[in-house]
Amino acid sequence: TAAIQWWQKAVVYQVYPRSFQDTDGDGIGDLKGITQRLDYIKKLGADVIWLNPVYASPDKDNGYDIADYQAINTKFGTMADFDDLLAQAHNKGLKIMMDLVVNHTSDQHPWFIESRQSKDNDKRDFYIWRDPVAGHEPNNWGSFFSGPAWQFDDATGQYYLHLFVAGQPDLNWVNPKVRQAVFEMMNFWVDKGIDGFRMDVISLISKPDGLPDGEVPAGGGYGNSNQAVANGPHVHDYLQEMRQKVLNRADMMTVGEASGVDIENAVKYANQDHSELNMVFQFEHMDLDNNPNPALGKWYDQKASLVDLKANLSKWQNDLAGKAWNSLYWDNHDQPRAVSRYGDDRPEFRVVSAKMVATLLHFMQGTPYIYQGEEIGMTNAYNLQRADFDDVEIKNAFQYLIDQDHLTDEATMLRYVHAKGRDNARTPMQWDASAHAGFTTGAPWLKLNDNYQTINVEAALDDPNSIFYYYQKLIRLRHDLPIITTGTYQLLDPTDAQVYTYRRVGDNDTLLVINNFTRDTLTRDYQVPDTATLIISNYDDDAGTTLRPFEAKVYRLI
Ligand code: ISL
Repeated sequence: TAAIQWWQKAVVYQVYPRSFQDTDGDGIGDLKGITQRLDYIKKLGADVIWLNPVYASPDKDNGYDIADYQAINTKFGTMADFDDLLAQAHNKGLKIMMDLVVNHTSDQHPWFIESRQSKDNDKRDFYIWRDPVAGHEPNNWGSFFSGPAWQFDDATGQYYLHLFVAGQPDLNWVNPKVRQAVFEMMNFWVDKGIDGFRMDVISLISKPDGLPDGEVPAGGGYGNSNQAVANGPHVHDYLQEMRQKVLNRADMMTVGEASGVDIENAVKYANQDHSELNMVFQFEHMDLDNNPNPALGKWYDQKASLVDLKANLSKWQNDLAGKAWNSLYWDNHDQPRAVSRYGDDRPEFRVVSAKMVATLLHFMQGTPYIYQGEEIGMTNAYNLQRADFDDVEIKNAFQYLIDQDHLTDEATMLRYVHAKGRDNARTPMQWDASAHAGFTTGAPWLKLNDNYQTINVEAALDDPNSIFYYYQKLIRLRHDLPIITTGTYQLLDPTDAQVYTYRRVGDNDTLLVINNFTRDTLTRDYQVPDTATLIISNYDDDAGTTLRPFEAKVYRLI
């Protein structure tokens, strides 16, 4: 078996800079704010901070449209602020992982400004240009954020490809000059001493030859570009080249966001020869609660069944074991809040269910990711109305799916957005009960969740039974007990629709992880021997075979 690497024992804390901490009163979080809060992250116990994009950007998609990869977005500060953040993080023993967005750039990036000028421009082939076919788009692909994936450009009479919004033209990775330019840019950051990259939609960089139409969902609409593009013909070659030209130059941690990844490709991306990436973010468990009408995609408000969730997470645990490394996540800046989606965010169940949801994930094999606010049980933002949303995905969904296509009514869509919209995760961090939750002294760029007076960091730190201290303990246990990193995973009772129980089996000990996923009191007998020790629980006593609402408990059997 391969030696354990540092990133296999690490816990990552994700910071969404725009919403973390503002220091200059412009209502937008900044780098200085992150530096000020490093001690908080240190207190939690995380090892690595993943920063969402902080580069120069017109912010059509909140920084995922980059105009200059080697400059800091002025809203967030300066390169000197970044250098200071990196140095202070390193002083405290924290590592920094940067977001790398190289499937596409902004349409304001100098490469694209040149590329669109003429068909014989030097940079023309940096992007994917095609002639119209019979007066319309070159193929049927839809954008991830509704509408077509092609934009017609008058200057040269051709379309360019954008899998995301029109301000995010896709780079042409077939062109060796593109790869060279990307690798040089990455080396600039490696030379600065950053510790890793989170690679945005890296599974989409290699487009299929001939750009064939995607499958059209039952009920019509655009072809499925995710399916058509994901894990394309050269993606593994490109990543191996990146490994050699960039990643091998330092001891980096890499995670590829891999939309459309299956087990077979994950085993290649995250292989244990380390010729590509350390791990990927897979999406299958994120798709279990999609709308049964494929035209509505993720927009839905019903929970996934626990049996399906078990089957899926267990497949990833079992099928990557010994072959590749898992990432473990419930949420991020693109997903609703974990407690709202998998637990129960009503006041009487919020704390206990947030701890249960955390327990389920944090005893699995892989590298856990905690999204800012998850550690205090921040919830979805039900107080935001249509006019309050900032996210382009949400705005486009209302515009295309409701106003244009009338796939459902506006009130239903608002319910779906309250369940699944990305702005649930993006409302400002709730630090205390003061005005704007201590996030800013100015006007926040996005409305706060109106529950900040009860749910905030100050309150969590004052309460020894808080979700915060529970996460702190989960992280400490992972650092202390090697079995959490190395043990074999075994699911118990796959058809139990109420309780998710699994074992982790090591050479000398076993962990038994029991999670009541319901608000009911249940009885389950796992034949726990008297010699077992309870190492963590979200109740303050052990009721044996009785499982109280959302009870989670972990026994160590020696
Ligand atoms: O957000 C999603 C579902 O609501 C995903 O489909 C998401 O678009 C996909 O995972 C890609 O996400 C990444 O790239 C996007 C950016 O908007 C996301 O914030 C980023 O995480 C384009 O760069």
